[in-house]
Amino acid sequence: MKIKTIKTKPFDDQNPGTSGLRKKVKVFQHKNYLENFVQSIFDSLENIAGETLVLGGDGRYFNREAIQIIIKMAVANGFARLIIGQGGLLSTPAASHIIRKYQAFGGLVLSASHNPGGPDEDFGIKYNVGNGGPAPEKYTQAFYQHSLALKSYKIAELDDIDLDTIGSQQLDAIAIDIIDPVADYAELMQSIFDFDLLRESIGSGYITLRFDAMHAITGPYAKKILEDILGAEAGSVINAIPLEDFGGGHPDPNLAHAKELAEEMFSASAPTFGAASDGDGDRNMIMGSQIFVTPSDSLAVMAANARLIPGYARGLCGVARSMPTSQAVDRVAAHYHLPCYETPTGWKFFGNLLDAGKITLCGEESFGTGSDHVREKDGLWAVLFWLNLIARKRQPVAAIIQDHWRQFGRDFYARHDYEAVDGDIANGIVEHLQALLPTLPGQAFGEFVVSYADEFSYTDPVDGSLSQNQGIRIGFDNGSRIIFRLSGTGTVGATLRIYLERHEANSNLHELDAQVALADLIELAEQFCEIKQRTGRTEPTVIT
Ligand code: VG1
Ligand code: CO
Repeated sequence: MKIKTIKTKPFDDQNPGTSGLRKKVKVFQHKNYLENFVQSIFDSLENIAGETLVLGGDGRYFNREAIQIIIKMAVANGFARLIIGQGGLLSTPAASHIIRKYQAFGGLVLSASHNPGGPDEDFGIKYNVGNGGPAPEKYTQAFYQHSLALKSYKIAELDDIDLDTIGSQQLDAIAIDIIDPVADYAELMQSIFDFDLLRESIGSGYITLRFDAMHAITGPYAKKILEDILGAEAGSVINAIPLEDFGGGHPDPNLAHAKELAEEMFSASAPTFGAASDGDGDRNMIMGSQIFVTPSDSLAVMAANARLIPGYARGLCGVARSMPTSQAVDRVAAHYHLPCYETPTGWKFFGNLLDAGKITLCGEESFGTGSDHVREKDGLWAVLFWLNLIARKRQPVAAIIQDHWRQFGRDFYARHDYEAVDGDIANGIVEHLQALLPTLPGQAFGEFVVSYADEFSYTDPVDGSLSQNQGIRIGFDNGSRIIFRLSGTGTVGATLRIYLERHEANSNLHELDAQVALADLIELAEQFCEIKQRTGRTEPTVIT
């Protein structure tokens, strides 16, 4: 087999964000753009010769072409074995599991997650390390540094590989295994949850369910696990066929984008349980009949009830949440005397804590929850966790949540996103807030007295690495918080995220609408960041 070295010039914008490198498909299709980034990753990694690489993506437009290129580059760079999901498909959590199970050196996951897909939309690529988790910052920084100085890449002269037939083939020194993308993952789920109980609860009609795969990667996973293995009625999984453009929608599981599901769950004929997942299968939205569970509450409920799930029956060693996630899980941790960590946004910060056995469960407000079973957030896992809880407690979702609020109080929570804001205006907002911060502590705004105002930085308790500028926080002495962050996953302009939370102990007030309960904080946040004056916008693009 002939290996070619192709001369190239560096691109100056291959700096990975919160979760890998994301750009418009058209950018990735530029001559050498994908090749450069992949070579920069391979050049940054040491001793890949003879190792195994896992490869798969969420099936979006350009997935297959990119996989063929990466196969040829992986061969040329000396990998000894490639494990690829059939059809080039692997959900993010399944890729994490497969890296761990087959002790691969790492994996490349092709996805831009919840960003839309199609020829004019987004593509993405992320590297996961040997523990199955997203590459930590020291890796992503090295990828970027290499990309800035890249002069050539290596590629093998090779016919395209048949991605659709399961089986192994040996090409000179490299073994290429096309595997069932679902089987290993389904087996892992069976080892964590009580599938007999679930089968019985679903079979008897106690649980009826609707899962919206949003035309993305979880379709085949959900069909196999929920319908084939657990016996949910055919059609329980909707939008189950992965499409290259996700049917034209945003595969983002929230009330705004998973509209079809949300409408059904608030209708008179709602099933007992509803859920949705995102483009690459790592996020989840949990709903019950007439109720939406915020991701922050979901994490707290999971932590409080973990012992009811076979895989966590021995209890938790600790929990973690990203900084903007509500403090609901902190209350559970305090009650059960569990260590509780606060990390920057992005799953890569949980990896060390999970590896070191400091935490069992972790989550983010952005519809991400997970545990030490893999090193990614895991959408279907969260769905099965909730189903198992409902079956075990014999309680509907609404009752589980209301009981939880009665015990711990309710953390009203909302995130307001202003998308596609002009980059200079967004930076102006951040600079304005930075200047405001030192003036705030001690000031009273109605019932809200500022107790601290700063920029979040994080020292990893395992390896001591420091991550700075991870979001602007304004905390009040009643525990409420306002947080401002710029998104690190968008591809058009800047997205300003405003996170709002307020704790309410009085259970007579728990049924309030979150936007109403948070109205004072919302107004205060807008006053602080001057979003309306500076952008001319009258309201957020998306509220979750
Ligand atoms: C967003 C979320 C963050 C999540 C990240 C990747 O990042 O806020 O919590 O980890 O997406 O998730 P940002 O920088 O846009 O706020 V996924 O499902 O896109 O891999
Ligand atoms: Co995702």
